[in-house]
Amino acid sequence: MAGYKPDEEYDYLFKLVLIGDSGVGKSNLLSRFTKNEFNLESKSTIGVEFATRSLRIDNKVVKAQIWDTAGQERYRAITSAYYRGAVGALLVYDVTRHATFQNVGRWLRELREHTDPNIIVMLIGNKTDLRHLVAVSTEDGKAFAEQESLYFMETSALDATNVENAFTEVLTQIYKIVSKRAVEAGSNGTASTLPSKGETINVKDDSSVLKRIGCCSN
Ligand SMILES: Nc1nc2c(ncn2[C@@H]2O[C@H](COP(=O)(O)OP(=O)(O)OP(=O)(O)O)[C@@H](O)[C@H]2O)c(=O)[nH]1
Ligand SMILES: [Mg+2]
Repeated sequence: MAGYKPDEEYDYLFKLVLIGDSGVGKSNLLSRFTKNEFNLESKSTIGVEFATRSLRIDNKVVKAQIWDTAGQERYRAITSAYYRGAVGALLVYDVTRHATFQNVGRWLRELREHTDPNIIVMLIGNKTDLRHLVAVSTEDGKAFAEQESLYFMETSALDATNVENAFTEVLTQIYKIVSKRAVEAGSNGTASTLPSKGETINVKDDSSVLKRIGCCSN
């Protein structure tokens, strides 16, 4: 079949991390996105798990490798290894539990301490299906995201609302940065800096990419 690529073949590999308090739905967002599965009785994640899914953006195959760990301190794996090489993050809170929203600032600080300042971060208010229990308004979520220059979306892993959109948006924004890099490299004659096929793009190790395209301060 024309254009068919087996699963192992991809043009870009992007590492994403899921962070946020225990029970906000990180693992279910991941299983919804990668397997279209949801589990009402899922157990707290122990250690680190990851899952992958490839999608097509701009006629390129982008493979997302998404890491998931426990929100609860005592189950958490070594932090620096978890964040290493991440080019995107989904910071999740539970719209029915205000405390999980109050902790978002803490998660953001930890993320900033361990990753390049230019990585793509999306704030996610999950469990919007529980309409009668909402304790964090959309406006509050949006306002915090704007203040911290984060993307923002409300999702439900249960009914699948916006799950696809959230991951796709993060991956597309990363792709835009990386593909712009490729175009620039081509136009100024330094094509040798083009990412090779299947190369893992690591914003942290090459923040010059982001600086070169003039998107970011410092
Ligand atoms: N109603 C509803 N329940 C959800 C949703 N997402 C997750 N849950 C439930 O919330 C509970 C916790 O979900 P998990 O995905 O395990 O949460 P987690 O963030 O991975 O938790 P840790 O691994 O402990 O950090 C489970 O009972 C899920 O079924 C959602 O969108 N709507
Ligand atoms: Mg989990």
